Amino acid sequence: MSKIPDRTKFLEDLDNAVNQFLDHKYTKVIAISHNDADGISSLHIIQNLLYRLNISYDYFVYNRSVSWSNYLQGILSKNKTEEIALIFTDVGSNLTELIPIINERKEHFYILDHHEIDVDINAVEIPDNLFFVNPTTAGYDGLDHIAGATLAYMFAKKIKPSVIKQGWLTIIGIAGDTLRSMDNLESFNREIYEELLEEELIEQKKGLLLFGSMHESIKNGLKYSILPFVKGLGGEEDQKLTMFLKNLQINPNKKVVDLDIDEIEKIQNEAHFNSDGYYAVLPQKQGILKFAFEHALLLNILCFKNINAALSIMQRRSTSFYVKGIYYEYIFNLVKNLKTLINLPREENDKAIFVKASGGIPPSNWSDTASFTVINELTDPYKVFFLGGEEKRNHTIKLSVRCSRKYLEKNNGIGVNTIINRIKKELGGMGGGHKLAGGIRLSIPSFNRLKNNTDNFI
Ligand SMILES: [Mn+2]
Repeated sequence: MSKIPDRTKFLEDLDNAVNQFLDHKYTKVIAISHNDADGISSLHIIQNLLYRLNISYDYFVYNRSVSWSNYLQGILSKNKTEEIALIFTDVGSNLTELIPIINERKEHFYILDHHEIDVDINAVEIPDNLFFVNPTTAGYDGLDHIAGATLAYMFAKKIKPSVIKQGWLTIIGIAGDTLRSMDNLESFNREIYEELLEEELIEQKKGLLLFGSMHESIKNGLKYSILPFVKGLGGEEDQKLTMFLKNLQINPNKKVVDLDIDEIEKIQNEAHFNSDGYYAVLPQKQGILKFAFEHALLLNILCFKNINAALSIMQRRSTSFYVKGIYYEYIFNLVKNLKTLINLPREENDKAIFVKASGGIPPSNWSDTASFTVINELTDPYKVFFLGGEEKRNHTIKLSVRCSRKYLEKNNGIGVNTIINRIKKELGGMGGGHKLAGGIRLSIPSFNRLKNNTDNFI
C-alpha cells in the first residue's frame, strides 16, 4: 500500500497492449465485463471503441458465479483463431485460472483490470497471446487511484481519440467504485475527471452532498440520503423532517441542488453532520441519471435485479417508471435498515464489533447494510465490523465482514480478505472477499469461538 506507484511501468504495459491491438486486424472482438456500475461503464466504452473502429463484437457480463473455465467454454468456439480478440474489463485478474486457458488458445486476450491479482506477477509466465494491463502490479491502488472504467477509457482513447466524446461513461464507473465525492478523487481517476470537465462532457457543482438523493427535495434528501446517512433524520417520519426544516426557515420542497450557502450551513450545524463539496453532473441526462453517483448506484442495483435494464439505461436520458420503482425500493429499505441497525444490540471488543441482524434486517439486505454502516462510520472505523445471524435453513451463521479505509491505513493494508482467510484456517467455514468487504459462513460453535477469541484472528 505504501509503495510509490511506478507510473512508467504501468503506462508501458498500457502502450504495449494498445500497440498490439493496433498492429492486428481482428475480424471480431468479444468484450467481457463485470456486473456492476464500473463494469457496465467499462463495457460501454469498449463497445463505443469497437463501433468507431467498425469491428463487429459480442459482449458478455460475468458475475463470477461460475469458474472462468466453465464460463469461457460457452463463449469460445471449437476453432481457435488469431483473428478474434477478447477484451476483459473490470475482471480477469484470476491469473491462476486464466493463464492455463489462454495458453491453450490462439485468440488474443486483452485484460484491463484494476482488481488485485491472485499471484505474484513476477512468478508467472505470461502467454504470448495475453496482454495484461493491471495498474495494481505497478503499485497503484485499484480502489482509489484508478477505476475499471478509467483504465478502459485510457486504453480506448489511445486507440481512437474520438472515444473521448463518450468519456462521460467513465465518471459513472469512478463514482460507482469509489463511492466518494469528487473532492476525494486521486491519481488517474482525478486526471481523467479533470480532462472530462475541461472537455465539458461532465459538469462539476458545489453544494450539500446527500448521495442517493441529490435529485430530491431537501426534505426527501435528508430522509433518504445513504451517504451520509443523517442520524436523527434519515428514515424518519415526514413530519419530523418538515418541522426540522421549518424551524430553520427552509422550504422543505426546495431542491437539494438549489440550496444556498447559508441554508447548507444551517442544516449541517443543526443536524450535526458535515457533507458539502463537489459532485459530478451529466448535462445530457435528466432526473436520477443526471447525477453521477445516483446513476452509478442505480446501475449497481439493476445489475442484481435486471441486467438488461442495467445495460440499456446507459444510453437513456431518463428513467422509466419501472426502474425508478426499483431504485426507490432499494433506497427506502437501506435507510430503514441503517436506522434499525443503530439501535440493534452490539457485542464490541478491542478489535471488532458484532451485530446480530436476524429479526431486524432481512438477510438479503445484510451485505449492503454492512457496507453503508462502515462507509458512514456508524460504528468505530478502527474496528472490523461483522453483521449477520443464523440461517434457518442450515443452522449456520452467515456474516458480512467489513472494514473502513481508515482501518486499512492503520493496519498496513491488511483487511477483510486476510482476516477471513485466518478464520477459515482455524475455524473452517466458507467465504472470501477483498480488502474492504467479504463474507463468511460459520458453524454456531465456530462463531462463538470467533467472538470470544477475536484477538487470534484480527
Ligand atoms: Mn471496478
